[in-house]
Amino acid sequence: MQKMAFSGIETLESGIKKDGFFLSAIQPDELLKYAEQISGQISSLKLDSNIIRSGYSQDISHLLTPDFKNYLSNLVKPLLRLKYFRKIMPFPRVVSIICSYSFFNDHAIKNTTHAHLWHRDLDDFGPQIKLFVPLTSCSEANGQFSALSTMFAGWADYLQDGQLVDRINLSNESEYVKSDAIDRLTDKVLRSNVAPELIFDFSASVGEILFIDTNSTYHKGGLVLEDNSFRIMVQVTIGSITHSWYSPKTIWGATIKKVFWMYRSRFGKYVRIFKKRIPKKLS
Ligand SMILES: O=C(O)CCC(=O)C(=O)O
Ligand SMILES: [Fe+2]
Repeated sequence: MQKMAFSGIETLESGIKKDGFFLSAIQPDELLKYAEQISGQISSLKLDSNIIRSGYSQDISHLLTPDFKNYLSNLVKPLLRLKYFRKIMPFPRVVSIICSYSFFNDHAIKNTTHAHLWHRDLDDFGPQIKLFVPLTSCSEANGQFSALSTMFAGWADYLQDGQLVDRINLSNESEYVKSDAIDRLTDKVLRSNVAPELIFDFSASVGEILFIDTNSTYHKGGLVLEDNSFRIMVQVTIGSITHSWYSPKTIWGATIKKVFWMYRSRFGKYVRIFKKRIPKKLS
């Protein structure tokens, strides 16, 4: 097997099984070189605050050069052969490589919504592993990603924010914002119910990499709190053949995806657990 560039990789499985996430690191030199290339182009970007206000970061994936994508693919390739990944994701593959830019927006801070609230992704019928690869150092000021250990809530659990549900029910917010009440939680409510050691705040320097199964693990996207601060983050997603972002390039591939999709959506172990979840309100 190709040598892994990631530190502590031998404890990745136990880490993800225990917490839903795992912190690793790579030698940062090459990453810093690519980071510099991308940072140099930030000032010429046309910024769209509406994206930040809608709870997300701006997609700047067009700044990823073929060289950089190649570097990332080669970095991640050996992971696809890990027994553990093959067990939790049938035919694991890289389903996307994106780069995002987060910047300050006062409205987004005062009206947190979508990925800026605690949530889980629903991109597949089972786990997916996202690698968060910062290209700037990250702190609370410039967009800190946070994760909640699955020791507090995992696949079988479904958390709701009682205060958010009440507030949204009484408001005349848009349907977009109202949908937050179904399964998203504010930072205040979540942190006031969870022991601090079960929350991981990804304050990081370039070279540190967070692995996280965002389908089972609650997390909160980076919200930039300080004016003139920003965060650049690459996200590599490893998903199964049934992943919603995976589009096979051949008819044969599409057929296999369909068969697995039917099987997983009806009989998959994780779907069975998912259907049995009962909402638990935190307040
Ligand atoms: O941009 C971020 O910090 C994370 C957004 C998020 O929730 C996700 O990628 O699943
Ligand atoms: Fe997410």
